[in-house]
Amino acid sequence: AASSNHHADIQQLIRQYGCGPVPITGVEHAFYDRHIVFDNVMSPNAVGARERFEAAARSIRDILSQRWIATEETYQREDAKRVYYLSMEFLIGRSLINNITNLLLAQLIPKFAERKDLDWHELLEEEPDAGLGNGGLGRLAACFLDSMATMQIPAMGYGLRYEYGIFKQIIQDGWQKEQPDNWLRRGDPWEVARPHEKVEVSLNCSFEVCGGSLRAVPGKESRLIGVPYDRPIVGFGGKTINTLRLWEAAAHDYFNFEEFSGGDFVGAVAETLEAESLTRVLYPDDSTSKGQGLRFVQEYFLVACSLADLIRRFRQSNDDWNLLPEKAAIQLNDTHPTMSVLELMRILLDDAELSWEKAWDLTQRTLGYTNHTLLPEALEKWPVEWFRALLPRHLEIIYEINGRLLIDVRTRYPGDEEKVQRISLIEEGETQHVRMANLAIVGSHCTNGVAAIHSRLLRTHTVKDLAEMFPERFSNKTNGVTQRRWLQMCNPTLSKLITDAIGDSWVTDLSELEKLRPLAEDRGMQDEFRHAKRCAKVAFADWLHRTTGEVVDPDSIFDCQIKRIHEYKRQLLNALRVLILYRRLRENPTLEMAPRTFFFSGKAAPAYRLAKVIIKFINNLAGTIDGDPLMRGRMKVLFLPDYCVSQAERLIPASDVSNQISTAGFEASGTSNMKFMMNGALTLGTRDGATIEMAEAAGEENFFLFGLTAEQVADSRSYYNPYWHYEHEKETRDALDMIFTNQLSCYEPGAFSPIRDALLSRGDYYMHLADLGSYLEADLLVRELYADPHAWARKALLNVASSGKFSSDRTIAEYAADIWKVEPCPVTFD
Ligand code: T68
Repeated sequence: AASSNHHADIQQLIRQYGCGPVPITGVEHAFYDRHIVFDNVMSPNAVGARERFEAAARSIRDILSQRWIATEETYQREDAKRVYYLSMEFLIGRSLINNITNLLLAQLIPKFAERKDLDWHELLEEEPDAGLGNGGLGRLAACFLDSMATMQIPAMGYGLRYEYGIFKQIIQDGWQKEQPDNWLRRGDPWEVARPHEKVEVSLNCSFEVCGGSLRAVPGKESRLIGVPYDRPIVGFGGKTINTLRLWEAAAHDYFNFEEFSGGDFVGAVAETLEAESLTRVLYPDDSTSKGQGLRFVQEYFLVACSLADLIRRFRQSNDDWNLLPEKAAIQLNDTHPTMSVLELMRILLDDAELSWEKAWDLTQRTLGYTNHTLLPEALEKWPVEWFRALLPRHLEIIYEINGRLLIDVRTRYPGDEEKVQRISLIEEGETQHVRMANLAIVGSHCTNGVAAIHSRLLRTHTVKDLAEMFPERFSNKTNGVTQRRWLQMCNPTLSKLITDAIGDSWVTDLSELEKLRPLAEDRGMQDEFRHAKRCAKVAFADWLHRTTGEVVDPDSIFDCQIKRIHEYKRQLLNALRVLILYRRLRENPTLEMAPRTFFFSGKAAPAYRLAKVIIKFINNLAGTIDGDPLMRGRMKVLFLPDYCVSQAERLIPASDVSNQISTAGFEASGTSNMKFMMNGALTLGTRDGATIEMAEAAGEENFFLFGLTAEQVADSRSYYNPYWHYEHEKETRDALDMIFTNQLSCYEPGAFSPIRDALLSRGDYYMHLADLGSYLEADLLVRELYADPHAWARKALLNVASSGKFSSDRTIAEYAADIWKVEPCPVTFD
């Protein structure tokens, strides 16, 4: 009886999804027990937590399967315009609890777990993060998929099915060590392989992979196979289930029969091995483009597979190529999939046999490009020679595009050969390179930045000439994050408080949070907020203690900086602040200072030496403070290893202070800043990226902004001298001397000399010392406010109330209206 009751519950919820009666008939056999027994051929009491996780995931997949089919059938029947989001990265994290939340099944879980005598939390912890991305760019792609499915937009994500995601970080003697993340080792219960929808990719020459790098073997054309693996993207309410299609590389044939029959068995199988190594691993660099051959082929592989697939789908319902821009909007997530411009041109010219003018018009109108960085070292440039060796037809197309472009430039700006040089798709030099950002701008109808300041700097500095030539192509789309994962799912106590106060419509319309604004003045509400924050802090402290043995005090201020480690993000500036606060306390032990815990977390690119030294420095600082008995109960520093999506989900709800302290002008947007804001942390930050717009929305009086503006950074660069600060600011000098005299590295003297080089000898490019003083002043204001718990809670609530703009639903609505021209297409049944 209990089981049929449960069954009825599920049926009823599924009916509530709307769209009339939903014929989801898989439910009756969607049960967990069946998967436990029949997938494993084991008795239910013999299986472990991993099998229980798999059975739960498969049961949820059963529940959504027919909706997933119906979604695709609806799009086909309606012949709806679709968005194709092409990205080398999708930083998905875990899916089980997210899918349960979005299917509105969360309330059933406690009952279910009780009946099955399950430790639900243990089961959830069995799911590895799908870490198919480096940081913000990959996580943004995942938030966008969630929003598009929730908003019933016909959309598909295209990416690569890396066998190894972003490396696991462990800390040894304070240093980062990388370990492979073999996330697929035990299989993945969400994905569906679709070998019958495989596509073929040709390269002009064969290649070998030796020691992780690529060597072209000319004279032999090679053909690769892309096998798609689909993952369900559940929209909130379960009405729409979109697809994320990830490509795995395989050899053209599992055996080269010629070589096989000739007796070269090993040679025949080796070809398979090389093709498969193409999608073996995600490149772990988030802000440099080092020009690795394997990466070049990965990018082309993503483009070739995805375009072949979407063109096939387009041709199934259209014989008029002119309709392509009306049926498909392809968005390029940074320049990584920019070869789409060339590949689409090749298809339209060579396969469809259209004229150049026609093909070019259709290509431009179909593609859109999002830029995510202004850092010159991150702008992709591929050697012309690689195109010549692997993709000669594509190189011809580049030359033709460039020839026409430069004629246009010379007509509009006669005599300005320097401008011609700057705009050209080809960068001259010892070797020629193709500028992928220029190609993306020229070959698409829309180029957007990811926050107002970033879009402005992009237009006025980074690609100034192109923006002057094509001003109508440029726009801004300020980033957002999905409140389903980053508030509702990860912070149940605060979510409940909000819903009790204003109802639950914020889950799909975050601007509803505005209704909290008047309540921020209410003392009772302030107390409830403080209670919710404390619950999250206790939950985090419990988790930390359970998994690492570390003890943190939930009554201390939780002060966080969690993001990739990079000089421009200035974790060093934060560490200098901590060091100075520590030295003040040590010199004056009676100083009044609220107990504080400083959390750092983030990965360094494996080849980024200085970033790794910064991690070591934070760890040694943590060790020194921990070893000082005077600091006990007053101050603690923790570097949490292996930052990832699920760690962020635990830490962000528990945070009081969010550090967003990049050198102004360098962080394109930032997205964790938004997650902290909606979870009621106060921001201590610079006027950079989307932080500027966040402070605008909340009112600057509710933010702790400090430091140089982007303009001041640029204007003072020519005369900025870090030694001035060293010589004139005693606290700065004393802190730096402590580092330089190995007081924080007595076991590895000299370990921190790269820090000295960066901050002094090399001129402090990121202007740490320029902002240190104002950072400390802002920090004092933070501590003063914290001493008044109600004033603090009021500001935190005002921040939550003002965070509505930073939902990825708003961002996607803007992309849909301004760039893609797509409409929602609700799922219906025949
Ligand atoms: C980030 N970029 C921006 N890049 O740094 C951040 N790059 O300000 C912004 O909020 C976010 O994008 C979303 O727009 C990245 O995360 C990468 O990860 C990356 C990966 C490979 C190559 C270059």
